[in-house]
Amino acid sequence: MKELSAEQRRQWKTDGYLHLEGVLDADQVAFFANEMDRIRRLPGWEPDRRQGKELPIGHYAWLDHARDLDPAGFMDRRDLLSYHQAFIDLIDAAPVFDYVVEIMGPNILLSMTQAITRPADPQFPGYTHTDGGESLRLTRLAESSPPVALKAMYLLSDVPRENCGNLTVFPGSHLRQIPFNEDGPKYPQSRMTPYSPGAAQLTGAAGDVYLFPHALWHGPSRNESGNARKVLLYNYCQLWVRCYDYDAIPPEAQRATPRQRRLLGDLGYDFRPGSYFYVPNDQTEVIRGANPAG
Ligand SMILES: O=C(O)CCC(=O)C(=O)O
Repeated sequence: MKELSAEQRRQWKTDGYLHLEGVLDADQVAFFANEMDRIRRLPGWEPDRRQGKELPIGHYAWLDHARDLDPAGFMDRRDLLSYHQAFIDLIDAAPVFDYVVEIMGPNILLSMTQAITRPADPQFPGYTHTDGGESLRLTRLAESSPPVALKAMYLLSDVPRENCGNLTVFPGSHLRQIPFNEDGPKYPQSRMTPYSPGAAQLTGAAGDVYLFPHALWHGPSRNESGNARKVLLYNYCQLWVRCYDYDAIPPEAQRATPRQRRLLGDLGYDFRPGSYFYVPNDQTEVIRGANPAG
C-alpha cells in the first residue's frame, strides 16, 4: 500500500487536511462528472424540504430525481453505490484508500457516499460546519489519536482561485475548537463563515482529492466562477461507529470484492451482539491484504 510522506503526515497532524494532486485522470474525471449529470435524473436520496418541520435537520428524502434537472444546478445525492460499478470500485481505490488506512487503521467502514454539485450562485453565502452532527462536533480527540471518521473529497471541477465554491477549511480546528453558535439551529453551522479570520479556501484541479477528518471545521465558499463545482465524497469511520447511508448491509455488497464487502459492513458472519464492537479475526488481513480482490 502507498504511504504518506513525512511532510504529509506532519500536515495532516497540524493542519488537519491533505491535498492529493492528480488522483483521478482526465478520463475518470469526465466519467464521474457525466455520471453526476446522469444520476440527477434518477431516483435517489436528496435533501428534504421538510427539514426542521416534520423531519430533523439534515435528513434526506427519496425523490424521483434531483430538484434541479439542469446539470449545472444544485444536487446533493447520497448513497451512490447502486448507480454504477465504478462507484463501488472507488471505495478502496489506491492511493486514497491506502492513506485512509494509514491514518485511521484497519478497523474501518465506508460510512457514506455523496455527490454534490454547487452551482454558480451569487445568492449562496457559503457556510462552515463539522461533520458527524451535534455529537461529534463536541468531540475533540488527542493529537496522537486516529480520527473517528474522515472524508475523501474528489474534485471533479477545477477550482483555480477563491470563490469558486472552494472547500474552505479552518486549519488546526480538528484539535482546537472554533467558536460556534451553541444556541442556534441544531444543524451544526458556525457563526464563523468561509470569510472569517483563519479560514483558508483551498484551490485545486479536477482529479485532486482532499482528505480531512469530520472534526475539521469546513464548508463551501461562495461560487462566483460562473461554473458549477462538482465533487464526490467518500466517508470512512471506525468500525464501531457504523454506516449512515443505510441501516443494513447494502445489496451492492454482492457486486463487491471481499475487502469492499467488509467496508460495507459484511463481517463474514451473521450479526450478533459484539459484532462491530469487536473486530473480526481477519480484519487486518482483509483490509491490508496483498490481494484484497480475493
Ligand atoms: O460542498 C462542499 O464544498 C462541502 C461539502 C461539505 O460541507 C461536506 O462535505 O461536509
